[in-house]
Amino acid sequence: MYAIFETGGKQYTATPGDILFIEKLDVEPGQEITFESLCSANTETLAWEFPGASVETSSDVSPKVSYAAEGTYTVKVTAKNASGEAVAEKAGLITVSSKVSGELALLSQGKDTEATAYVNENEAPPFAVDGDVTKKWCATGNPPHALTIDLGGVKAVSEVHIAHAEAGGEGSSMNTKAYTILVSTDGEEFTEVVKVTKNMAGETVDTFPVVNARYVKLSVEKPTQGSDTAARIYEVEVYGLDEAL
Ligand SMILES: [Ca+2]
Repeated sequence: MYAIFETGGKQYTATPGDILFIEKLDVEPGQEITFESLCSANTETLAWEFPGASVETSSDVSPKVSYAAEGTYTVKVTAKNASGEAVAEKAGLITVSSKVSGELALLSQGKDTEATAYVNENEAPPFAVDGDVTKKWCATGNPPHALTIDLGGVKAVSEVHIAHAEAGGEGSSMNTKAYTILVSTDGEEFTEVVKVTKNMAGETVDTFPVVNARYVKLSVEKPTQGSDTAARIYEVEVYGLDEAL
């Protein structure tokens, strides 16, 4: 028995005692959000809770809700059948702010970078944020390999796109398998916001509850699908608001 829900193409999976949330959305007041239930086929009933929303409870497969007032909101879904129930709940999943309008801003392109290692000047850290998916930051040696981007000021960030080896024309076996994304306001103390352990894709999009940060660090723990320890990161894009929340 498990419960999954989805917003904006990302899935949230929950098994009892193991709750994982992949996506957080930033929206403006009144903006509609659609949730999709992907609960297992043997689910008999579905109960959504959206405290503070236009629709606070629903048993629909894909309820649509909006929030009139600014704030952060919790979302919960419970899937039940004869064998039991599974609950997926996340406090602060949705942030509603009038500062959000339309698309999130790309905050990282051309910003200062540093890395724990890089191969040479042609594969240096700035190539991870140069906007050119044919040029990469490459680091060899023992992982983890970390790349830190200084956004130049504290911003509200909530989404990171990464172009791995395949996106730059290399083999998919060179795609990053395991990585974490961490954020910091001072460049000293970092908080993990994303942890991926089994990626195979050439391009990844990770979203997380909105957080104020100046520094965004990508730590590549398992650089490829196999034993090759070189990180090949063609681009990192950090999205959010061009100001703190
Ligand atoms: Ca690049």
